[in-house]
Amino acid sequence: KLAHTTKTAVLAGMVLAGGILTASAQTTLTVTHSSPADSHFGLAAAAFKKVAEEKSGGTLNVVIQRMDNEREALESVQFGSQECAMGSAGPLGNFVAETRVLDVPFLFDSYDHARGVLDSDVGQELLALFPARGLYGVAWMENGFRNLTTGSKAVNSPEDLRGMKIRTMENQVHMQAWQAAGVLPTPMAFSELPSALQQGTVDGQENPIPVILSNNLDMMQKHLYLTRHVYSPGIFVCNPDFIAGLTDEQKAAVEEGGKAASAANRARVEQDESAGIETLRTRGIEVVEISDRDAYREAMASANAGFETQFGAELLQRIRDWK
Ligand code: EAX
Repeated sequence: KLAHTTKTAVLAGMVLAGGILTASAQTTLTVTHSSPADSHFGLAAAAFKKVAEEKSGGTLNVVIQRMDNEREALESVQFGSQECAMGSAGPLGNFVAETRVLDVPFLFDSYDHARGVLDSDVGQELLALFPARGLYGVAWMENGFRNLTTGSKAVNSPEDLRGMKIRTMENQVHMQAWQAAGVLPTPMAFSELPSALQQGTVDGQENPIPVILSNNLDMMQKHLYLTRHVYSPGIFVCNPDFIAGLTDEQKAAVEEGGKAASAANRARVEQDESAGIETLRTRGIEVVEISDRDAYREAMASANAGFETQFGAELLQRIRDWK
């Protein structure tokens, strides 16, 4: 049926079990992730590999590959030419539109709040929508709270953003919020960002500390503003037909591996948030604390009515009220 069945390979080594020589089939599962191996996504993929292979009794062979075009990775998983992918949920709304509610700026107050909501019914209800869109949601992950960085242009207040070209993810909610602030949002895949910054085709970009750190984006920017304007979830998806073709033991192994991946991912985000800002400062970028985050909230506020229409005031309130 799908490409992955051709990847099912008979183990080169024969397994000697109870005196009987048996050949066991191993199923290959390729998972792509964005950012380097030593990052919140790379470590998550490694944790997944370890646990999923172990819990499957060695019948799953997890192959990890880096892929920074996260939209293409989701398309490949949907199409079935790759089994699984993890990374930013930025382009996810183009596949499962309802997940865009999580992209609303200033929706979450803290990591605890965002994680609590993703781990709650809200997160589960959203994951349940994936199969109808050709994706299987293994687990929510996390990218982190996003911060604005700029090149030569300084931003002393949100007023200064007017007319600036800021790269955003391919995410309508983010684009609408930036537009409300007077920015000219320039959406592009993450894979295109470094050259856009180097060539100055955009004035700046926004990303969480773990992404800025592990991809050395500070080397291409002068100012880092700790705006934390929006929480950026991560997502771990697989092809639904691939999952359906697994044994029960393998399915459970993927679930267990997904939990291990989320835990490793969150732990690294925490580490980067606590130590990474100082590291970035030492490496030379100007780090600016934002005393008045409300000014940014206000600057984006005219987009809120549209978000209420899109997602419903009730769901937005349910998320805001999470305890
Ligand atoms: O997954 O596209 C982005 O800015 C993402 O935050 C990045 O790829 C990390």
